[in-house]
This record gives sequence, structure tokens and C-alpha cells, in this order.
Amino acid sequence: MALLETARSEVDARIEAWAARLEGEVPGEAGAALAYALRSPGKRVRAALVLAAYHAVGGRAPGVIEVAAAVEVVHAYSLVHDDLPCMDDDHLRRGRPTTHVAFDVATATRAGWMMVPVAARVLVAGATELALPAAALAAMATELFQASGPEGMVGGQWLDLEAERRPVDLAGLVQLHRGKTGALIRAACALGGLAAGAPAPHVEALRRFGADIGLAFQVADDVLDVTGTSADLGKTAGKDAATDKSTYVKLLGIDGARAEADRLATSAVEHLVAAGVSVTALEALARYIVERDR
Ligand code: GRG
Repeated sequence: MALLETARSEVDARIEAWAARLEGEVPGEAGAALAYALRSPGKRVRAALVLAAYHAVGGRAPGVIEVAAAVEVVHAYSLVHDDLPCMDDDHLRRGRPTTHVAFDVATATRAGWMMVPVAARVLVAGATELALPAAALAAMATELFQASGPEGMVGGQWLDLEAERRPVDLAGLVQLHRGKTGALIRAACALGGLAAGAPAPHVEALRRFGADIGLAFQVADDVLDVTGTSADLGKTAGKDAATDKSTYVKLLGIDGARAEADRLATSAVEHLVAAGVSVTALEALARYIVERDR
């Protein structure tokens, strides 16, 4: 998808600059592990959502790529920790050995922690490049770090870890994934609006778009865990069934889960239409998110 490829090359260049800089600043294995985790080649869907949301409300400046990079740094940290033996205990991520396999558990744990303040620095660099007022930076930092914390991603992951010991019903699964996967994607969309100085109703429409597409992302992820291969996904496929995890596929079946992802993508776009926000690029990303094969 052209939109995603452009976002990937632009954001990868920014992330590479940070990785090289931090490798110089942080000595030894810690700096090497930090740079390894940052350079890990993701699809950059969250970055593309920041850029598309920004453009949808009239933003035009390249500094927004740094804001997109900040979201990807938070996401990359979450993957480093998610793969640790105390969580998903995985050896393969983005087609490469996970950070704790390439280094060791202690180094990967510490490198993950370091990535959160790095994300804050990247966000500040973006807001500075965009010459945003302090109030806009405050709103953006609140959006990103609340979504990453106990009210969002960390809270959802916590519920996910607890759910390994008991079955979860559909309402529980929605709550868990709105936090674990959805909150950061929701924040990515809202950040695009905030970076452009969009009016509050447009930012809110982007936030609602992001909330629905964030949940759809996880539904599609559950389907891919069953239908994809480890080579395609760059991570271990079939883990949910192997661990008898509660997933959308387990509760709704593959066709039911696909229909739910489709319903959420449609609902996401309706929020934009209702608010008069340009839909073209964001709708294309929404379709990609539910139809992707990796
Ligand atoms: C302290 C409880 C606690 C948690 C720490 C580890 C963690 C925070 C959160 C985990 C969040 C997580 C891993 C969510 C999964 C999101 C997801 C579906 C990831 C895959 O996203 P893609 O497909 O991956 O966009 P790429 O590699 O392309 O970026």
C-alpha cells in the first residue's frame, strides 16, 4: 500500500537518526539493545495513521513525521516487553530474534524501560519542529502517555496476562483489547489532529475513528494468528490456539471475527463523515487494517 510505504520510509529515517544518536549517548550493551529494538522493522501502521490524520485536517509540515516516530517508539517498547519470558515468551519478532534473545532478559527489560523517555524526547522534538505552542505539546503528551499507561495499553496488557488463567467473554475481550492494542492506535489518530491544531470536534472524530480501527486491528490480528504463517507475520503464528487463549476467533469463529472487523472499520469511517473530516486516506488505512495478510 503506497500510503504505508511512504510513511514507513519517512518514519524509518527519523527512527534511524534517533537509534544512531542514542547508540552514541548510551554506552555498552544498553545502547546496543536500545538501537536494536528501535531499528526493528515494523509495518509502521501507527505512524501512517498519525500522518493520514494530520493531512486529513489540513496539516502539511514534515515535522509531524517526528510525532509519528514517537508513537512507533512507544509501540516498539511494548513489543520488547511483550516478548519477554514473563509475558508472551517469544523468540521471533518482525522476522528477527526478539531483543531478549539477541541480548539477554535483563538487558532487554532495561532497554524497554529506556524507550519510554526516548518516546517523550521524540515527541518534544516533533512539537518543536512544528513550532507548536506549549498547550498543544501538553495535550499531545497527555494523549500519548495516558494511552500507553494503566488506563490504556499497560492496563489492557495486564488484563490480557490475567486472562491467561481464565476464559474471557466478548465484553471482557473488548475491554482488554481497547486498552492493549486500541488505545495507542486511538492516540495515533488523535495526535495527527492535535499536531495540526484541528478544532476539538475534528480531534474527537479522529479519536473515535482510532478507537474503532484500533479494536478492528486486534480482531484482524486474532484472525491472522490462525490463518497466517510465522514467515508471513514475522512472529510466531498459531500461539493463541496453542495456549487456548480467548480470542475473537475462539468466540466468533473466523468468519464472525472478519465480519466484526469489517463492521468496526465501517463504524470508524462514519465518525469522520459525521464530523466532516476528509476520509480518503484514513478509509484506505482502515481497509488495509482489516484486510491485511501480515
Ligand atoms: C507492565 C502489564 C505491563 C505491560 C507493559 C508489554 C506491554 C506494556 C504492552 C503490550 C501491548 C501489545 C504488545 C499489544 C499488541 C499490539 C499488537 C497487535 C502488535 C502487533 O502490531 P503490528 O502488527 O506490529 O502493527 P509491527 O511489528 O508491524 O509494528
